[in-house]
Amino acid sequence: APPRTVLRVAAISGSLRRASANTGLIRAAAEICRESIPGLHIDHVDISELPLLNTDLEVNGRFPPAVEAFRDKVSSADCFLFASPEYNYSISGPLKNALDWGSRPPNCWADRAAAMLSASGGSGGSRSQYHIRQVGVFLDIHFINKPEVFTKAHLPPKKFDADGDLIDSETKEQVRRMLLSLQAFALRLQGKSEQGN
Ligand code: FMN
Repeated sequence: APPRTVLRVAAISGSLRRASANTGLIRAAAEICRESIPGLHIDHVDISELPLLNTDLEVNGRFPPAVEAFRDKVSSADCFLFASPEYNYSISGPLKNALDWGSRPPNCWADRAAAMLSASGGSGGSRSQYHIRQVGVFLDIHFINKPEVFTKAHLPPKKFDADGDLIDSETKEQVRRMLLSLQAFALRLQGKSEQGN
């Protein structure tokens, strides 16, 4: 029987590149959910139209239209999935910008479960993931601890095609296990079980 609770996941890529491997990880996660995790529905939330954070753009408690639209999508999600490259040992600038816009009062991120993935260079993105976790402490985002998924995007075997689509079955299986962990933790945080009660 299909689950009674379908959790909506707002998925955010920290890379704006057309052929981004991280955006490819989100597409792969969405496909995995459609095929085998009916209790999770992934919506890719595009952050490329957000202006750079400037609180002068907040007028009478209103944000610029692109920011309002982004904040609405974040607020209405049940949980979050971040897929982001590591830039210079830390969080990508576009992702930090999005986290900051969502944090402006009232904080849109609070009290939701989250998981993260990274496709990056030599480290697989581990340093950036720990920085994202640190930011999440202040935003009251509750990250699953495990499994962690660090994808070394440029090392063999080839994991992404020229469009950034994930073609590596081992990585797909890691993503699937991470999504199941996110689902279980998000339901726990909402006081529900997988049976929907
Ligand atoms: N990869 C790392 O593993 N560690 C780094 O510190 C790191 N710094 C980077 C800094 C910049 C400005 C750029 C453009 C790339 C850097 N990389 C680093 C490599 C990217 O993380 C890697 O190319 C990744 O695949 C890009 O993600 P995307 O395909 O989603 O755009």
